[in-house]
Amino acid sequence: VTLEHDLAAIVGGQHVLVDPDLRASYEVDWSGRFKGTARCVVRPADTQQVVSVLRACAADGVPVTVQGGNTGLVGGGVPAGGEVLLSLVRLDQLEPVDAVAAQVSVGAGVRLEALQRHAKAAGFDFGVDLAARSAATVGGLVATNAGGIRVVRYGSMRAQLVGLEAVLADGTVLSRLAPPAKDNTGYDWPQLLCGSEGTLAVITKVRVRLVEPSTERAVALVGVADTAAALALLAQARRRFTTLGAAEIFYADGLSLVRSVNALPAPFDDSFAAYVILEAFGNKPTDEILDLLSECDAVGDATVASDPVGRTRLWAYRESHTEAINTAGVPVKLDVCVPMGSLVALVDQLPSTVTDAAPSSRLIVFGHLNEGNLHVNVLGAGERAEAVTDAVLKLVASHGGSISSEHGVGRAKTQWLTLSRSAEEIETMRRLKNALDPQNLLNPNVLLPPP
Ligand code: 2HG
Ligand code: ZN
Repeated sequence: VTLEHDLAAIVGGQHVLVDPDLRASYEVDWSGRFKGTARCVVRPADTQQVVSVLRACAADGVPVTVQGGNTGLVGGGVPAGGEVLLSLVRLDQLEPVDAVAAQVSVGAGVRLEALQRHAKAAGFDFGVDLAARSAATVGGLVATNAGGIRVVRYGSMRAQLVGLEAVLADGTVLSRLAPPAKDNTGYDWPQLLCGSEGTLAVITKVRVRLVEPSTERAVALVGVADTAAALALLAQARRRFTTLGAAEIFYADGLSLVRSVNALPAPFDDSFAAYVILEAFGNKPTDEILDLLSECDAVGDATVASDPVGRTRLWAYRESHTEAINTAGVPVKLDVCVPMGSLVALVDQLPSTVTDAAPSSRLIVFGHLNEGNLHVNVLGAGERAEAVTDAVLKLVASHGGSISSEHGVGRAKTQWLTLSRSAEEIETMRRLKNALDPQNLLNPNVLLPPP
């Protein structure tokens, strides 16, 4: 009896995909850069089926790649070759919102947008938002400790996490979905799984906190002279606004790419080297934005929107970056973060660093200004992809930054993990991995570099 036969008995034959055509969309990441062949794709419907699938794989010693919405950008959810691809998208139950606790439990396969809608229908909102909201799953957001555009206000996924249900590689179910509000009784393993990229356990259910919806919000798109001016604007916005809801940056070459791919109009008559999106929540947000714009010297030109359609129109200049870049080619994506005091220097050093490593490449930079988190995208690097990665990540490390601030390590960055983490830290991570997954079955090529 083959493993595929066992898996079909567990989840039903139609949910074990062996045919290459049916497997294809699961075997390549969103950017097209990371590919691999899975032995088969298996799509369980509930936790008990996940348990049985993991037991069957463990019995045969077959490794498992865990996948949510497949929107990750570091190859963490894509097989290297020969793994069973475990897709969690059918775990899509939405439980009723607990309005008193302001929490909700949902299946790992629930899409971010569905969670947001569910929270709004109950008079709440969810604290994480990002451009891939229609496809990204809640389980994947926890596994990668996703960030996005609301970190400035609500923190990353870790800050929303209340509890988890997860299955270890040997089929053991851990459940800690609704712990009491105060409870110091040992290791906080749900927080340990957050950001572990599917290497320690398979997340099957997630309990998150919900936030009060901001009834009024306003968005400004501001043209500025450079990164230093963007930071001056940010500093004043933090002081001025009752609640800063978002602070994002992009640059002239990103804007022109986005405009040409999406046929968007120029936001201003003049062009600027850098553009900032600020969002204010809460107390007369339009007035707060207008006050800021009139008093801040860093403002070159600005446009403000407070209605939903206008806000979406301004956000499109920022949120279309990833798709527009992909339309132009398969990018090398680096997701880095430096201390705020180094951000200007990093932005100044990036063009020559990238050109030296890959002479005819094209650099597009954008990101989350408040955290100093830049998405460094390089198009046309070709065979120089590794050289570009090495040069940029070493530059970032020289500033004391992180080589991956919100996308995770995946398969893409394992060889550079030592730039951000000490040998002792990596060895400790290995010991944890060994303790929970001694056969090294879960996402074996992800996060940790080969010993
Ligand atoms: C974003 O902030 C995402 O839009 C994607 O993290 C970044 O495409 C990228 O490099
Ligand atoms: Zn981002």
